Amino acid sequence: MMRVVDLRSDTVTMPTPAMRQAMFQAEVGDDVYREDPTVTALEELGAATLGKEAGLYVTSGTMGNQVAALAHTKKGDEIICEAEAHIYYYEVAALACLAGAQVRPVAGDRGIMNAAAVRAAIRPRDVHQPDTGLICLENTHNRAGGTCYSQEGLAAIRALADEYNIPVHMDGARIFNAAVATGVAARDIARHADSVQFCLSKGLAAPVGSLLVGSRAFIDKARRFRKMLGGGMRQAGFIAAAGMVALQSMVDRLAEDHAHARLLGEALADLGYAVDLATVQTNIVIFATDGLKIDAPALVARLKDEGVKAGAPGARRVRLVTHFGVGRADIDYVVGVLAKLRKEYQTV
Ligand code: TLP
Repeated sequence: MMRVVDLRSDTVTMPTPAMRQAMFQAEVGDDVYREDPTVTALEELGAATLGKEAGLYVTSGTMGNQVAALAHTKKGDEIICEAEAHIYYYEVAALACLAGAQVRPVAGDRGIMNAAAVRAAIRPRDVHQPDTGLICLENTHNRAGGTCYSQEGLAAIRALADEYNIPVHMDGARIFNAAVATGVAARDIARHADSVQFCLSKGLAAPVGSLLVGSRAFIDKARRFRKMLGGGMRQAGFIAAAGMVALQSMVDRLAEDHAHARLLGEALADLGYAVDLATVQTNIVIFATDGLKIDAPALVARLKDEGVKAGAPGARRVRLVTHFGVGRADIDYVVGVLAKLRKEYQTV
């Protein structure tokens, strides 16, 4: 049987035996009545881990981000985010459709916005212009290849937000990858944001769900929007139980995924692939198909024939994501396949 290595995303991770056990045994109740002790425990653990007052269990990262936007802004506000941010790029124009906000994209350096660029995008109070209602940061930045904000960069944006009294939301789908990579505790990263959304179902390997954390007043508001969007779940403790295991036992091992990504990135660079190693800070490797007689979707199809599943986030960009369940031997296999394909498709 051919080996299959699925590097399309860390969302493909499967629950661990400990998660399955916890799900089987979970104590549950109707969470819309706030009677599910496991959901409540997960929300409290998530909030405490990120140093916030309260948490809200949501179905997905997308729901967490959108509920946050709804709770922070009013119709007609403008939301500043990075030009390739997930909330802008991959959430089906929900900011426009749900919050009724418009986006002000700001180009970052490898996905990381600096305070000066954010300052330039803040609207003056003017009868013609929208209010800047929210600054949204993505950490790690997905389309930039898993890059992390520095504490200094975050502090500068926080100071700016305070100066203008604008809330900051962090799309921290992979905030624990940022914490492990930078050696800064997740709560210290989260300190710079009023609200943070983080995913349990990516590198942490839970089957479903994200947490939105922030002040109690903010979470009370967000809970109503979650209900409006149909995200009020009933005996959700069954899935929250896996989320508890994810938060308690799956964070530190992310370092292994980062080491694998680094190994893969360096091997690809050695083979001559166009990879910007400065972006390979966590568990994502993106390379361009420069110098190849094949575009990214075709290369992804070719890789699939060889048992390697990858993504194409652009016509000339291929994405590989390392995660739980992918071992060193898998990485060596992927490098072998890419070495072979490089010979087949290189132009010189
Ligand atoms: N990202 C997915 C796809 O949607 C692209 C992936 O495979 O990487 N914020 C960030 C930064 C994300 O990367 C994602 C998911 C989300 C939010 C949304 O999370 P879900 O998929 O749970 O709605």
